[in-house]
This record gives sequence, structure tokens and C-alpha cells, in this order.
Amino acid sequence: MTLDATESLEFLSDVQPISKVKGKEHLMSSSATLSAPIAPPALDELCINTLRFLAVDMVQEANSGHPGLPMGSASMAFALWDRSLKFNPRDPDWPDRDRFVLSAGHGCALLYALLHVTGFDLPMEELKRFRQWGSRTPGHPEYGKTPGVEATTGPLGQGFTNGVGMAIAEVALAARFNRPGHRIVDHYTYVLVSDGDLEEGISSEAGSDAGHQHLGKLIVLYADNHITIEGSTELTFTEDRLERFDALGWHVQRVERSNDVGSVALALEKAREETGRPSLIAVRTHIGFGSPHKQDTVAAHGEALGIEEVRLTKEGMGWPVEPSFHVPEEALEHFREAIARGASAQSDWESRFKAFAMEFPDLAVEFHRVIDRRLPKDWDADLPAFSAADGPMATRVASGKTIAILGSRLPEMMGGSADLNPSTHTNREGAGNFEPDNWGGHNMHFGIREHAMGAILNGMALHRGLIPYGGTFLVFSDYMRPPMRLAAMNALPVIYVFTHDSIGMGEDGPTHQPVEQLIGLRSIPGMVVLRPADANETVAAWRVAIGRKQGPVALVLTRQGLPVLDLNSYSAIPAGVPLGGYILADSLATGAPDIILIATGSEVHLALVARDRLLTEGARARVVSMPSTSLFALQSDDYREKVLPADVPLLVIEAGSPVGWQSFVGPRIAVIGIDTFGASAPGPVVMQHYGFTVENVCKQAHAVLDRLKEKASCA
Ligand SMILES: Cc1ncc(C[n+]2csc(CCOP(=O)(O)OP(=O)(O)O)c2C)c(N)n1
Repeated sequence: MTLDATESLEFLSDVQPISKVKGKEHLMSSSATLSAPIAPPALDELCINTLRFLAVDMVQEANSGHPGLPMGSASMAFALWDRSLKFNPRDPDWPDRDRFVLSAGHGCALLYALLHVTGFDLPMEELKRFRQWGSRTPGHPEYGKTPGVEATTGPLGQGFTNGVGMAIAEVALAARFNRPGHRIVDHYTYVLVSDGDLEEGISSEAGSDAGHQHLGKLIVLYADNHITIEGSTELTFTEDRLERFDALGWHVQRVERSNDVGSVALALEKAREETGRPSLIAVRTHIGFGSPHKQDTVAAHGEALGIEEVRLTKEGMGWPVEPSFHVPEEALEHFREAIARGASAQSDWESRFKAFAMEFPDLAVEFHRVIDRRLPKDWDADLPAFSAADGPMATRVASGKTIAILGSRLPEMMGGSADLNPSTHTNREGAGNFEPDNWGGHNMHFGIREHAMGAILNGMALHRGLIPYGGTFLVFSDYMRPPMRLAAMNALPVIYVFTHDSIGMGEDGPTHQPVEQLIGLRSIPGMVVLRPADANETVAAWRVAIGRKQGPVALVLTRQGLPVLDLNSYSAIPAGVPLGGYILADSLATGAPDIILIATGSEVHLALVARDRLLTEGARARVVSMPSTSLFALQSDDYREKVLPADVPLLVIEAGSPVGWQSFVGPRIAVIGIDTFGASAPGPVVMQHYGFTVENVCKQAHAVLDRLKEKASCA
């Protein structure tokens, strides 16, 4: 290409001098280099333009997508992928690869171009089918769909925080498995972020945590292009980002010209040398780089450049206009060196792993077990069985006791809460705190950062090698809904421990009393929600959660003590809970049921008492405990018909929004639920006012029965 005098079209290959700005290192261009741009090695330029124009052509072909970010960030991505990223295109899952997350997922055409040219299993036909039905190149990167995509990104801020979770997993596994002379876990996590990622509040939560944890192997490249969708960042985003991350405990650098591959590479090198702090490298990029009418404007966003603009851009940069999807042989040959490089890095690791396995055979087997998400034999052998004499016991307490035992069998369990461990019972006695001088600790303190906690748990699960769990009050699950949605979308085995599960928690009042959260969680496709009725159902629920290797599980637990359903009397519990719903107490001794009381969690006890009262009042009731509607829905028609025969009316009792139970709707159903917010009073008083009393259950049951009788007599 012909070098233009404007800054944005300059290519500078020399390493820029480092200046100190307010005590921090910035990679700056000196005025001397500004006036005398030097072209980068021609091959670098060819490779970078290959990435740019593959992205441009993908978006143009699809007539949909974001060309701007790939065009502006191709050079810094090239600097990373070509000069330092450790990966093997032929084995994308090699455990000790570096992780690369494109947090700005809207720029995924860049990632797809990189994956294709470096030799991942992503053929050119897939690039040509960008954003089309069934392609491996969806509109935002999707984990599990495209080899080499480490995380589903698109909702801004999530990928950044997944990166924090991955970096946590790396140091945790390194602490567990590395031995003197054997560094079998030793890789970096790189994340590419945009303004939007850093504007989202989650980046402050996660950035604070990463700085606090001294995650020196987390390196973030920031495409500082001054543009978001509505216009210049001057509209909304004017704080000094480097100062901000500096204050969060990060090592920060600035590179003034993204096309200065040498400076980006040098900044990356310095970031790796900094072992005590995560790194943010702000690189001044230009959205839509090279497009004569769209560069540095919002027009480079969200739509194809247009045929004419593509032509002008290609001509301006000395690129053949036709054919589209052009990959010069020389560039491809260079990119494909990644295959040999990756194979050699992996085989080096494999021989080091062999030496490790010779010296520590058990650890080596254990390493593969946790990476493959296999459970050890008898992992659930010592789980407790509670007796009536142990009660009353809150299910959160039973959960804490279960976690303690599971944790002793499953060292890959790692978790904690968003500053609520004493309430959520998520702390494991003696398991140590995960903190900068003890990355081998298992108890995590996420701080009051539910949103980040959710996305960090996802990052840990994506990394593999850990069973991550996190707790807070059920009402605050709303703060972490976006990452829970992604966990479900990506079938990530993440476990949530949500306590204080209803108005029954009492005095804190409506702000802390969940009502609509249960149905909200149940409405997430792929999320298994379990609301156990007592200590023994809680143990069974944890067994389901640990055994579920594909997809998240939310355990919804009480603050208040509940009677323990003794296994001698309620022997159906262990086999019933995994089925989602089961007959806990039948009416058979007294004849077929007139009505079925379906209850979940704490309301199961109410149903049991009401069942006895109803019998004295002439109605035979069956009690079905339904800890998980989604698991129940998976059972056979025969089983469901057996539990809930079609001709028997139902009364649902759940201290939560009645929405959703209407899926069982018909004249034969009534629901005792909550369709307003809660109130501040002692829990039992609140429950009483909301109709969770034996009197009301019996009254409603009679109302259903009377309605049916009336119908029958009219017919
Ligand atoms: C949480 C979230 N909110 C909104 C969007 C929609 N969106 C996609 S890109 C974008 C902003 C793009 O600006 P920037 O992050 O600076 O990216 P760039 O301009 O560099 O492409 C927005 C708001 C989103 N993807 N995620």
C-alpha cells in the first residue's frame, strides 16, 4: 500500500520508546517516528490485511454484522496470535494452551478469520456462511459451536469477566498440580475488549477482583477506538481508563498506534514480565480502519460497508477487489506455521507431563480426571442422611453440611459467595481461602459482586478442571442473570446456592424477599432449579447438581428451619428428587386421592399437615413434592400420569409467583402463590398473611373440589 501521512494509515514497525506518564509505563510514539512512519515488514502487513478483508467480505456477504472492530483491531490481534499466543489449531482443547477470549463478540468476524487462517477446523466455506443457519460462524462467537472459540461472547463485559475466571482457574490448578521442577499448568489468559466491555459495570467488579487477586497472567488488550454505537466515547465515557485500572491494581500501558505491531508485541512482553498484576494494554485503534468514508465513524458498526465502499477500501489499501475472500498464498503459509508451532509446544508439554507423571503418577491421573470432568468412584458415598431428631434444620444449613462432605471427596470443588458465606453456608471449614498468597485455597470471596461472580464461575467452568459454585440470597440472583443465561446456553456445569428463598425469610422485608425469582430461573432454558423440602431432599439435590456435567443447577434453599423428613417414613426421597417430582405422601391407605397437593421447598410441610386435616374434613389428598419442575417435565408421560393422574384436581402451594404453574392449567388446578411483593414482619407472620396456612390450603382445596362437583352436576 502507499503510506498515507495521516496517523491512522501509518504502519510503524519500530518499537516505540517508553515514556513514564504519572509514574506508569506508556508505550508512546515519539514525534520523530510520527513524522517518519516506517512500513512494517511487508509480510506482516499482508497478513493483517488478509484478516481485515476476510472480515470485510464475511460481513458484506452476509450483509449483516460489524466490520469496524475487526478492521481496526486486526493488527493487534495479529501481534498477539503471531508473536505470543500458545495454541495448537489441531488440538483446540489441549489443556495448557493460552486462552484467548474476544469479549467484544460483535467483532467475531476477526476471530473466525484468525481461526481459519491459522488452521483450525473452520474451512473457508464456513466464513462464506457467516451468520447463516447451521454455520459454524454465528453472529456472535458461541462456545461449543466453533473449534477455538473459548467462550460465548456478545453481551458486553461477560467475556472480560470470563477471562478473570479462567485466570483464576489457571492459578488454582497450578497451585494444586505444579510441583518443583514441574510446571504442567502454565498458561496465560488474553482478552480483547472494546469500550462497551469497559463501560459495563461488570468490568469494574471483575477488574477489582482480578487486581485484588494479583492475577498476573491475565492480559487484556483494549481496542481504544473512541467510538461506540451512538457516537464518540466523548458522549458517555470520559474517565481516564488507564487511571481507573491502575487504581484497581492493574499494570497499565498505552500503545498509540495499533498498526505498530512491534510496540503491541513489546507491550505484551512487558505485560508477561509483570507477574504480580493483571495487565491492561490500551491500544489506539481506528474502527473501520482504511475505509475512506467510514473509518472512525459509527457507520463502521452494525452493517456491511457496502459494495462500493468495500471496493474503495480495497483499492486504497492495494488489495485486489476481486475475488472476495482472497487469502494470499504467502500470508496463508505464514499463518499456517501456527500448526507446527502449536504441535511442537504441545509435544513439549506432553513430554514434560510424562516426566511429571513418572514422579507423581497419582496426581497425573487426577489431573486428567478433573480436566475431563469425571467424578471419582464413590464420590457420594459419605453423604449424610438426616433423621427427624436432627430437625428443625434450614435447607441452607443442610447444604453447608453436604458441601463440607462433598468437598473432602472432590478437591475440584471451588466456590464461595458474594459476601454472604455466613448466611449461605458456602464456606468450607479448613479448605483455606483462595487469595493472592494462597491460590490453593478453595473458599472464594467474590465480594459484593454478584454479576462478576456469575461470569467468573462461567470462566472457571470454561477453563475446566474445577467444579465452581457461588452463593447469594435468591433475591440477588437478579444481579447475575446475564451470566446464568450464558451458563445455560453453554451447558456449563456451574452450581448456584441461593438461600433466603421466600417471604418466609421474614423481617428484611420485600427488598430481600424473592417472589418472581423462582419462575425467572425456571424460565431459563437448560437451567435446572431445585427447591428441596428438607435436609434429606437437599442432599439429594446436591447429588443431582454434582452429577450434572452439562448445564447449570440452581439450589434454592431456606433461611428458616424446617422439620426433617425422616427417611424411614419418607423413603421415596433419594430416588424421587432426581425425577423432579414424586409422591411423598399418598392417600392410598384411604383410597384414591380426591385432590393432589403439589408443593415445593418449605411449603411441602404445610401440604403434609393440610393433608391430615383434609382427611378429617372428608377429602383424601396426595402430597407431591416437586423440587424441580424442569426435571419432572423430562420424565415419561407414564410416570407423570402416575404422579399426577389427569382426572385428579391439583392445588399448588409455593411461596413464589404463581406464573408458570399455569402450564398444568385447567379447571382442575388452583395455585396458592404470591402475585404481589413481600412485607417486613417475622417470617411465619408473613407466610400467614400470604395464605400459607393449613386453613387456607384446606379452604382452597375444598374450593377446587366444589368447583369440579358443580361442573359435573351442570354437565
Ligand atoms: C450488554 C450489551 N449491551 C448492548 C449490546 C449491543 N452492542 C453491541 S456492540 C455495542 C457497542 C459497540 O461499541 P464498542 O464496545 O466500543 O465496540 P466497537 O465500537 O469498538 O466495535 C453495543 C452497545 C451488547 N452487545 N451487549
